[in-house]
Amino acid sequence: MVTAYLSLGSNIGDTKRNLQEAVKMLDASPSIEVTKVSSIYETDPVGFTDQQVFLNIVAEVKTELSAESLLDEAQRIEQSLGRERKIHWGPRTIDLDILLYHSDNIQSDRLTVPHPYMRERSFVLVPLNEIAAEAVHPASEKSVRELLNHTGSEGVRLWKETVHQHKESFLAL
Ligand code: PH2
Ligand code: MG
Ligand code: MG
Repeated sequence: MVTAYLSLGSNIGDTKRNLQEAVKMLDASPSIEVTKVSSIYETDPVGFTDQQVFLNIVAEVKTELSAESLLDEAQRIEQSLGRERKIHWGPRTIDLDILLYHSDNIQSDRLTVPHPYMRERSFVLVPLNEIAAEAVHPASEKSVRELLNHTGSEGVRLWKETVHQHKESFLAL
């Protein structure tokens, strides 16, 4: 059983519902248990900036799946929530990215873990820091707190002032 962290983002449709549905589907997967969910953050788009603001969260999961199988499951959930890939870094109903998988460094055709951009993305580091400040980024050996102190939290705001951390209170929002 390993601990992994996933970033979830949505900026099309009922964005809060998309995040909730994705967390429910992850948790319903037989080999995945969602153990923490961050508060919801409203975040300015990064990369391709001419698009709606995002809602972003980070979820902690415990899983018996390999990283590749966890990716399969994440992609299955993206598909079933109607994800279409059009513009690179463009608008999406739901995006699920693996940030950290145990303390592994993974380099394959399909997967790079730790997520290659997580160190520069406040929309990832702010919610990750909320639930896993002491987690270590294995490539740099820095804690999430240290990475966030370096990157800062510009463009990332608590959504409607909601604070939670338990999946039950997140799903009830
Ligand atoms: N995802 C991207 C590109 N840009 N910006 C924000 N604020 N949130 C995201 O989840 C996001 C993004 C590519 O996956
Ligand atoms: Mg992404
Ligand atoms: Mg993705």
